[in-house]
Amino acid sequence: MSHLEIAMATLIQTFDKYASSEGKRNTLNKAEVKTMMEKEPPGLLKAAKNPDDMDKMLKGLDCNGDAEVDFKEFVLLTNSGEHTGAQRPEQQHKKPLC
Ligand SMILES: [Ca+2]
Ligand SMILES: [Ca+2]
Repeated sequence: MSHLEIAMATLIQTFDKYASSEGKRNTLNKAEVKTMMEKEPPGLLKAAKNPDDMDKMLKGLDCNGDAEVDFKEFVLLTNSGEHTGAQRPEQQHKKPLC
C-alpha cells in the first residue's frame, strides 16, 4: 500500500472506532469527538488542544449542521491539519472547508 492508502486506512479505522461507540454508528457526536481527541495521538488532530478549541472546531467541521461529524467532515478536519502545519486555522483560507 502507498503512504496515502495507509493514511486513509488509519483514518477509517480511527473514525469507525469512535463513531460506533454511541448513537449513530456512522457519525461522531460531540462526546465521541472529545473521546477521540483525548485518546488519539496529537499528531492526528493537532487542531484541538483544549475544550474551547474543540467546540469551535466542531462547529467549523459540521458542514451540514446536524451537530455530528460524518466521515467526510472528519477527513476535511484531518486534511486541514496536514496542509496548514503550524498555521492558525483562520489564516489558512478565506472560504469555509465545505
Ligand atoms: Ca456515533
Ligand atoms: Ca455533520
